[in-house]
Amino acid sequence: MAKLRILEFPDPRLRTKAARVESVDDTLNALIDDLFETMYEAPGIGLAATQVDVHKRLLVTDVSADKSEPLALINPVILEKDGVTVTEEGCLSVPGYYEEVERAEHIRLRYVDRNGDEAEMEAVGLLAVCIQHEIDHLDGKLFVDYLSEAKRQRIRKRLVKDKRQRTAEAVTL
Ligand code: GNR
Ligand code: NI
Repeated sequence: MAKLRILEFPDPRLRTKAARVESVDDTLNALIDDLFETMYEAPGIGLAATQVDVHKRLLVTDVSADKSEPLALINPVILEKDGVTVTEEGCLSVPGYYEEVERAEHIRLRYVDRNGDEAEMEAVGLLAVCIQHEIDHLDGKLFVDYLSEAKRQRIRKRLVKDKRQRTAEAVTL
């Protein structure tokens, strides 16, 4: 198991559209374990492969308080969306920023599980929001894309500045 490095906005690699997974094998399952470890360690309630620079249609979530609801979704496709909910979202790739985003309240989706079997499920509330946020990552989209251009630029500038500062400190130390 290994904790992986998470890319941060505005890294252009976060804009990559992920490719469908063709086979669910041991290598893919090892990656799923690493995604869970990275997500729990962060900590976060979801993580898309895109965020660790692996451009495959794969995501993990666990919205429980005690790591009891791990869910790995391969090639997820939303079949139906219902209702509207507004959530204060954050993202491990946009550290330190939380903004309200409007999404479907209820979704039905098809996916492949980590055994390679096709499945369907329904999700509501925070799990539904999280899955939509993760599928956006697989399409190269970030929650900041739903904000105004001015807000997005402000966040981008601060994160670039923070990163420059971290790099400078690393050189000085
Ligand atoms: O940890 C996370 N919390 C969160 C809160 C509200 C809506 C979405 C999320 S997902 C986020 C982890 C992350 O960045 N996943 O891509
Ligand atoms: Ni995210």
